[in-house]
Parts: sequence; structure tokens; C-alpha cells
Amino acid sequence: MTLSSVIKYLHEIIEKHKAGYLVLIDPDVCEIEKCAKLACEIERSGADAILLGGSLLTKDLQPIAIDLKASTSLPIILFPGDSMHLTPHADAVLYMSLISGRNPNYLIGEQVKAAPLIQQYNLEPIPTGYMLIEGGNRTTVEFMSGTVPIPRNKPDIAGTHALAAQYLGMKMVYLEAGSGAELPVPDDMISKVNSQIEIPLIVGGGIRSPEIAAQKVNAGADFIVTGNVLEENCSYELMKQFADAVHG
Ligand code: 1GP
Repeated sequence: MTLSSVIKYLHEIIEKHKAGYLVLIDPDVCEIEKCAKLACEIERSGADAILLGGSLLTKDLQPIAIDLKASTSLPIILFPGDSMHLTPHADAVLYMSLISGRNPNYLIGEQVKAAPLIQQYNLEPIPTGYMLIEGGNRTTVEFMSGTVPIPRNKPDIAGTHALAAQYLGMKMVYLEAGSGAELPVPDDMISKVNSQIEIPLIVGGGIRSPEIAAQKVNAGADFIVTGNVLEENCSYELMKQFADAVHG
């Protein structure tokens, strides 16, 4: 897909459907020979874009990105764990700063290292305030980033961080319970953050059913991300149910 602006496309999705559905592909889990079929099914299911990446990569991102890009017209948006997780074979990158943490490397260090590559690869950077929320278990992102998640019973803390992200000029906020979280981001926290910002709000981590996805949209999420649930049961039907539930 040639897109002049992926962020513009994402705003159009919100206008059209109220909320959008993003399928996360973890390159470590995705089998290269199944990538093309998977991309076609994701598109056919009604999902709005593909996120590609993860907190820790042990496999090469490049061949999977090439196959995905050749197989779908949906935007491929990189979801990097650090500045090494980049490839030119994508449309955009969530240019995230882990604003809930106080680790300077994930606040600005990796971003500085990534900037010249993003320019060279001609990727569209989407500045995103990324916030880690306590999800009932320790997740890879918590361990890898060495940061403390925001307690789940503190929506005000999440709200002020999100407002700061907006004031800093970020284009999206991502509330992340962590991949494979036992508990997704609580509804009252989503509502609080939604009430504080005008920029789109992404919610992910531990969302395992279309009903829960719809509940998070009703709480105020503009985009829902799922990863694990489709890795465990990669069925077209389930994908479609998620897309339909998110689009209402
Ligand atoms: C992780 O939010 C995403 O970064 C998706 O989480 O794998 O738990 O769906 P799950």
C-alpha cells in the first residue's frame, strides 16, 4: 500500500469505524512460509493495519517484512523494541518513547540511534507516548526496559502521563499491559486517559476475546492490538470476530 500518511489513514479509520483493529505479528513466532497467507487473511478479516515487532527479537525481521509487504495492501507499521528492530520494508514506525518509565535509554536513547535509520529507510515516524501498565504478571517489555509499570489502580497517573505526551507533541498514546498480560488495561484507566487527550489512544496486552476488545473500545480505546491470542489460535474466523467487535 502506498500511503502518503499512515497517521492520516489511522485517523480516517477512527472516523469511519469509531475504532480500529491492529494485528501484531511477532517475527519470532511467525513462520516465514505462512506469512503471506497470514497477511491476506488479516486483510480479508477487516483488520486495519499490521504491527510488526516486539520487545525482544531473536530472528531477522527483514524476510518477514518483505513477505508481508508483498502480500497485503494494509499498512505495515513497525513496533520496535529498540533501534535495531527497523527495516525499510514497512510503511511507518511507532516512534515510541516509554514515558511511563524513567529509563533514559527508552525515553530518548534508542530514539536518537533510530532517527538516521528511519530517515534513510524513508519510514513514516508516528511519535507515540508508550505507557506500560501493570498487567498481573511480569512481561517481556517490563523486564527488557527495566521500568516499573504504572499501577492498575492509578488511572490519574496514566492520565497525567498521557496529557504530557500530548503536550510534548506526540501523535498517539499506547496503553500497554504487555504481551501475554494476565489482565488487560482496566476500563477506568482507559476512560481517564481518553478524557485527558485528543490524540488517538491505542490499547493492547492481554486482550483475548472479541467481547473484551469491544469493552475496551467502549471504555475509550481508539485502537485495539492483539498478538498472543492469534498466535495461539490463528483462525480467520477469530480475526474477523475481533475486527467486527472493534468496528462495532
Ligand atoms: C503487545 O499489546 C500487544 O505489545 C499485544 O499483546 O500479545 O497480549 O495480545 P498480546
